[in-house]
Amino acid sequence: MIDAISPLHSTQLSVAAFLKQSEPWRKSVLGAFCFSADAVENQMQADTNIPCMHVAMQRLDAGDSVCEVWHGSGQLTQGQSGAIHYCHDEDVLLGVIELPEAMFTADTDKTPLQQATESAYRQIFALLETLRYLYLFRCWNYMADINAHSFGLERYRQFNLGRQDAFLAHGRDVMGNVPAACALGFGQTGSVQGPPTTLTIAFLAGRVASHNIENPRQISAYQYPQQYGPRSPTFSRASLVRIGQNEVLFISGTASIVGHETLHPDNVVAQTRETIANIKAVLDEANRQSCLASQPKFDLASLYYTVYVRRPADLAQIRAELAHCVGDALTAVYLQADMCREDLLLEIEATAVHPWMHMPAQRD
Ligand code: 3EB
Repeated sequence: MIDAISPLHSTQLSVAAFLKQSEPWRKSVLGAFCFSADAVENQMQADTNIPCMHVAMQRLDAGDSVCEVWHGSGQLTQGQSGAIHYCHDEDVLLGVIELPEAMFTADTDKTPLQQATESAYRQIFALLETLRYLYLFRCWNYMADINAHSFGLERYRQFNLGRQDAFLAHGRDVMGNVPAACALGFGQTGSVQGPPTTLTIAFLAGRVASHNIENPRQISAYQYPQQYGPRSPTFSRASLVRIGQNEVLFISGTASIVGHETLHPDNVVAQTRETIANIKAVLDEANRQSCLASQPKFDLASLYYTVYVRRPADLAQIRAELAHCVGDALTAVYLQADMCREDLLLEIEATAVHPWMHMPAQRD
């Protein structure tokens, strides 16, 4: 029997293009992460049964939407567990969970967002334990009004409380062996009259451990000092996973932070440069850990970037600086979003997929 090869990889296209794809193409889709200011993507979930995340963020560079579509291989199995929609192949499970904060009340010592976060991560870990995809290697976290304060604490910090409590409740490490992640905010809907707010989390997990990578220019986020909140954020700077014949590098949301401090609070070009220096440092670490030293290395040109921009007016400058540093091969999508610190003007995440073995598949 030929070993199952799982070429986990992603493609990017508009919602309209996604819906026009043929059945055979859709058969390899594990899930789709869609960003657009309106809600057409609900149609995708209904039409296709594929786990779809929809985040209300405006695309700034082109078109009006983008879907990051993750593909698996072989037989795919879709399912639902509590609020999670998931799909897996032999090696990888992709899940999406959306929890309205209104499901939780503020009558305990935990805020609704904190409870929603803890519940979401508890559901994720329970599913991963049941289906035995024990290694969580990448999480995408989206919440409304990430910088707003309620119950005496910034909402991002409430999120960090709930996230860490869920990790602890499931006996997971909260330092070192933690997933790559991003955490972004959308909208200004926190007022009482605003539309209901929904915590949205997507994740990828697998059956073999990932290598977690830290950035020597930065203090690990899980060791940030107390001034950034009562609980530190539970994520690593990147994770490297070998799946089938591919090695996949997930670089977490990266910003203009050195040590633990924000640099260049008022200078978007300098923040962009500092962020790229951080990504470069993470790449250097990844190349030292990559399984085959002789293989082509990860470099800035081989990454697919998602760039979160706080102020749409900064787009041109950020884009020019990134193009300058990365070169003609730059592949990036730009979204309007809020970062988890008020003084951060952008955050960049990136992914690369490398074949790690150029030989034909091994046989049993
Ligand atoms: C930082 O380096 C910027 O809380 O999951 C980046 C990536 C950031 C992930 C998270 C937060 C998270 O601290 C913010």
